[in-house]
Amino acid sequence: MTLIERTFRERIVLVGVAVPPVGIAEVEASLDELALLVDTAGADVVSTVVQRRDAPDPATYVGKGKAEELHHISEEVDADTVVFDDELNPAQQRNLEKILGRTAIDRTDVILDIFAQNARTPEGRAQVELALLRHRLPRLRGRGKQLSQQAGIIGTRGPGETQLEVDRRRLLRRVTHLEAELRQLTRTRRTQRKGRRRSGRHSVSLVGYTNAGKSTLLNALTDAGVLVEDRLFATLDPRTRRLDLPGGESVLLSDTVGFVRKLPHHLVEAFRSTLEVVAEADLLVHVVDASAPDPGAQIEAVRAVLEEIGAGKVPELLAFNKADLAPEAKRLADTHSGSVAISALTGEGIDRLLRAVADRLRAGSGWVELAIPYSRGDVLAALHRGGEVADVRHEAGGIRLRARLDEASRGRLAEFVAGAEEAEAAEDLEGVRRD
Ligand SMILES: Nc1nc2c(ncn2[C@@H]2O[C@H](COP(=O)(O)OP(=O)(O)OP(=O)(O)O)[C@@H](O)[C@H]2O)c(=O)[nH]1
Ligand SMILES: [Mg+2]
Repeated sequence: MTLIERTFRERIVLVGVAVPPVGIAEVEASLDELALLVDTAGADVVSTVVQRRDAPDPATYVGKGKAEELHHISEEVDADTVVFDDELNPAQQRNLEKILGRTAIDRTDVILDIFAQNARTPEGRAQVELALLRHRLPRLRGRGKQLSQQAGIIGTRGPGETQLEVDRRRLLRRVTHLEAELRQLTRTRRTQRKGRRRSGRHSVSLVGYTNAGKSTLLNALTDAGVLVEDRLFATLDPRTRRLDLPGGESVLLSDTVGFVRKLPHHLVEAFRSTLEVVAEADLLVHVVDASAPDPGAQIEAVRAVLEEIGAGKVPELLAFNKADLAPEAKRLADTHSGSVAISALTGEGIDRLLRAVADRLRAGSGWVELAIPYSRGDVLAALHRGGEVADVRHEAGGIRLRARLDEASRGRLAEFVAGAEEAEAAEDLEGVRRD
């Protein structure tokens, strides 16, 4: 980034449209969040406009008259860019820029811009660049040189040599190149995950709205030393650490990118490999910022993204965070059964959270008899790490034992399963020596 870019703060007008059944209050809440996103991207909101319409205008989104009014407002407040809260199609964007005489972008551009600024690793950069290119390619045609040379920065910068004037064909080649690079990285990631799965450990993923406190919690629970910032989308690259649970089991805990309302589809696509760890987890700890204006809406937004990435069926444990700041956390925990109130900052409620995680992982598990050849010390070690093992007998062909396994582990160890036990028998075994 050049010095000029760093000292220049773009002046922004925000525009939201209430199309029934969406009401004005909802649009205003969404605009508050958009203002936060714009601020995170490094620009200043100088004016906000809300309009009510029966349907978006196909040519200009807000309607021609309103667009002209927006032009006047933008001149008055000396705005560089107008940001729309909903996704504009390429034609709407072009038409609006003609009327407004300045860059017109949408929420997606702002989020992509923040991701572009926060990407650190080669994988993160490649994912963001791919999302940017896929989003911008259909919008390149017909954008005059004049406009692209205007002061606006958000929605036009990105990692690498992404410039609007650059030949479309070169950009398409770049897309193909990035896709190949990401496929390779995905393979590597999958191999690593397979290795981890063979260790027999459960995997637990921290998910939640951006800025909910996922990274703070990962740091509090392990010695991850992950970056924590009062900033949206501080984390783009997933981290995995070992976590010892009460009861002796140790699991793999991952932190990943935060979600937000209307998370751009191109980003979800580009981050698919990063998000696979979430879809494959045995349990999700859904971290909720209890001090947020509307925690319920954030929970819904997170669940919508989980659905989109194929993680909608993974069991979820709600953790209402920032209890030190928000008395609301305890009330929310009381009204959501099975959830806990915590403060990742002060450590309050963390013990309870860990016990809940251990309980949830054990839930649905049952006792299974296994026969393991002596050559498979790795399986034996994994079973011991996994928790409860009983009745170990050394026989001629190998080791026979009983272990409490959940469904996923039972599937993984199917070749060693000698016979399932009755649930009552399991009760008798509680407290039996562990090896
Ligand atoms: N008061 C209070 N602040 C917290 C707590 N947990 C996290 N925070 C603050 O919330 C902000 C966001 O924390 P992060 O851990 O970066 O949040 P995140 O969910 O990882 O956010 P992204 O990676 O940006 O999606 C930071 O300023 C933290 O210090 C808490 O329990 N209490
Ligand atoms: Mg984070």
